[in-house]
Amino acid sequence: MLRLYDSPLSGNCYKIRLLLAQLGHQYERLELDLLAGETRTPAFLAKNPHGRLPLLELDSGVCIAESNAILYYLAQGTQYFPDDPVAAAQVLRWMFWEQNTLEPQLAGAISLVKFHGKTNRDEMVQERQERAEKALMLMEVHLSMWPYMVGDRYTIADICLYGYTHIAHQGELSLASYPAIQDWIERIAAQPGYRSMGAD
Ligand SMILES: N[C@@H](CCC(=O)N[C@@H](CS)C(=O)NCC(=O)O)C(=O)O
Repeated sequence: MLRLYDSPLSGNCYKIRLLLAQLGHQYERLELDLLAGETRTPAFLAKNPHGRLPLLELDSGVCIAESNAILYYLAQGTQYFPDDPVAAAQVLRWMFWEQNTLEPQLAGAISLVKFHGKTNRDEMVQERQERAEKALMLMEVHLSMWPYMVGDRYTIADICLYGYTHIAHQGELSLASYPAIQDWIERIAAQPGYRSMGAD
């Protein structure tokens, strides 16, 4: 059985639980305490030298790190990843963009507020919020033309961007001025097999 090393606190981990739920896969869920450093023990570092969650362990013992690589592994051959090479490249485009542009800023703001007691009066929070807003505006423009990140089809590009976007408020970022993003969030929550971040 697949084994997911997981944390309820992490949007990157939630992406995987959401896709696994939508695929209807059974898996073993092992929760590690991020705040207690459980990802930095020798036993976990032997599985993922980067010391980060999520991590997916296959029956063979092979471990796959990086949330978007895990999404890609699970989604190939399913409705959540296109066969067409151009559409596939567009899905990957948004997944790389999520990791290099949106996630560092948005997850960074959330982490500062939620785990380090900062507020939006803090310069570090403001800096991340401003950069996250620029990224969100790009999504807003895109989603005002398309129902999903890649055309009219719900894919892992949506799942990966949804992970942190739908909890932007936890980083004291309001989505009030992003109506297309709000509609997209509602469309995702209405997908078959959807599970919320807080679901057991
Ligand atoms: N790019 C990685 C980011 C993973 C990441 O930053 N994980 C955080 C939780 S969201 C973590 O495990 N932090 C624990 C640590 O750094 O010790 C991914 O998408 O999987």
